[in-house]
Amino acid sequence: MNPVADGRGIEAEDVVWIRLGAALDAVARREAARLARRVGMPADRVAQVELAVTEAATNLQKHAKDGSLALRVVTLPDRAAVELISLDNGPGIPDLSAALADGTSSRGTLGVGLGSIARCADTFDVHSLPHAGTALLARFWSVQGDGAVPAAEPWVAGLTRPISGESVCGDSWAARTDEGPGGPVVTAMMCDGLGHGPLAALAAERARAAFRNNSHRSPEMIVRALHDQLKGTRGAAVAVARADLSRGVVEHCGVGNISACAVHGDKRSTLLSLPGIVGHQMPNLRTYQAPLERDGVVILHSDGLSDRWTPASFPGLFGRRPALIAAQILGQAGVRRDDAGIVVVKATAP
Ligand SMILES: [Mn+2]
Repeated sequence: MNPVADGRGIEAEDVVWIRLGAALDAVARREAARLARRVGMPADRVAQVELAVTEAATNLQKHAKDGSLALRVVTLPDRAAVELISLDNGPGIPDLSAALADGTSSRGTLGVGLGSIARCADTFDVHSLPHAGTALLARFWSVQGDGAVPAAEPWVAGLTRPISGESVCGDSWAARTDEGPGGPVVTAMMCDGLGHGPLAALAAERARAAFRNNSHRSPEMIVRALHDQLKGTRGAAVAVARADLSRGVVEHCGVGNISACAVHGDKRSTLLSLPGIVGHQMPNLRTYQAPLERDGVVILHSDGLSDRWTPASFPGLFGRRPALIAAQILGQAGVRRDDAGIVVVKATAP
């Protein structure tokens, strides 16, 4: 059974970004241990997670020009995982398969130690662009109850990063997956609270809570509910997309400046949003529909990412896991002067 495929939510919390610097390995190790204990991992598993995260941190320190690690807890209603994301701005890994097969054959490159991270993680994925940058994803489930880690990759993943110098983020995302007659139906929300800092984060958190309580409704009704719940806050730009993979359709309702699109191969089709501020000033809402083929990917992101990216500049990425797609696009298109947030839905099983 796909654990996210029956009307259940998926979210991330306790996101810590650590930028490349002398203390990266020590800080990353400490945060990894804290999160691993938080989700209830036994001591030997905590130690494995620490080791894998230290390996990724050391890799960045030795070989990357600039980069960061994100550590976070990803939650489904009945289980949680620690997730590690590593992003850098180059130089890229020349021979990924060699790096994974045998750490020593890639001595002196970013690929050293990838094999050991891969062996230790429940989920591992990496995408490298020569001279541009590498995104790495490693997920470690907390094994509890029935003792099984989820067999299926979630259909949807999001990622947020605060503006430089802030620890809280004014962007938020949330998603829900339901089992439709011929495939999953994924509903995803991206919210950009106006400005940045704690007040933007408050609006973003309210949006997440309102989504949780209304995610079974239509995208338009969800946006309406968020409008009610965001009154008295700074307000936000919000987009809600529902990807119905069995009907081959994506429905989208957005207010304010969130970029939304469906990607098929090298083609990117924009899903329109209306001007306005959720919580303050609502337009007459409209829902737009677009076709969604089996190889399709639906992406919503805030203006903390430049919207000038093209699918063709990410060869091989859109066949990968949603969390890795989100990470690589944020790494390459994200700006440091604003909160950044992205959510990615895939139409076929990763
Ligand atoms: Mn913004």
